Amino acid sequence: MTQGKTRGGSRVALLATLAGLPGLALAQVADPKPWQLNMGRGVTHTARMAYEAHMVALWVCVAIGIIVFGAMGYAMFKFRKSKGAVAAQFSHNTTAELIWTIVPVIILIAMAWPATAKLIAMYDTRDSEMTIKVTGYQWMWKYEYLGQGVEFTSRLARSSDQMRQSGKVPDAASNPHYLLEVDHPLVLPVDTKIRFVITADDVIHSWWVPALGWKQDAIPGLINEAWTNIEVPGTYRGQCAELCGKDHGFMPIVVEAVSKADFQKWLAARKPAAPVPPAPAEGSPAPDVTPEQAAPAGGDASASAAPAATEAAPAPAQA
Ligand SMILES: [Cu+2]
Repeated sequence: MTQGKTRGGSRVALLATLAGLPGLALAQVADPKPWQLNMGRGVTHTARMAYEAHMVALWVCVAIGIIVFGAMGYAMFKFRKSKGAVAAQFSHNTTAELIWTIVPVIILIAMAWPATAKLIAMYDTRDSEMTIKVTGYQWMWKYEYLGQGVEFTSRLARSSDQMRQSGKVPDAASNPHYLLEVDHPLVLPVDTKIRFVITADDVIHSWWVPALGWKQDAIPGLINEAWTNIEVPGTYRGQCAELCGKDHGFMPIVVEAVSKADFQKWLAARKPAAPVPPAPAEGSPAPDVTPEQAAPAGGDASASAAPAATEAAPAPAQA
């Protein structure tokens, strides 16, 4: 094997394709399922790269396991004492030691080379068509469509909240998305390279949707990057993947991937239509409401929610 010298990518890709075939029946396309055996294939190029690297590593391990345990079993059976085998008395063999050092090194390089190329590609956010800013809070997410003037918070759906506060035990039949449903999902277009900038406002969170194939820490004071390009429309669910306090398990993520046309329609409906007129001092919405409740007319969901209660609300940022 001269993997280090040659451009082994295509060969490894072929290997990956072959390796993935027996896993087809096990692999899930999108969200993880109970008792799922294998890693999910996901719905993005990134997810597929991770899946392929995983399958290559899995089958390399299987082959090594078969060879090692096969050789052990064969030696134990063939050269057993009852057949009169006499143990060899040598204690050192330079050739054997060279082989069992060099062969694993070659195997590791052959696996690390394409895996490194994939990792680099996963962090290459250039040529993105749009950017979403994700901010983690205890215990919800805020999404901002940068340059579009659209932003909202996304928190656990009331149905899940009511269920967990009722003391009842939810079952999968009546509550299939218990703790995995939000009030406002993140709507994204398919076939679009979307860059994410991810941060947090209080403690460390982590934004993770398995079907997209990556997770990224949301750290106060830092901005992490990631990107995705969803290939299949659908609803994909995830969760905060960093222990972030008592309600860590209650800040799910829902991504709704829709066609580009549907996304543009959705975005247009969410965009602030005109500058918000000065808010009346009385009868204003309470500060602790969702953007929807603050702006029921479907207009500006972003700028008016919190500050509108007291003074004239500032005009929304012209993007
Ligand atoms: Cu969190």
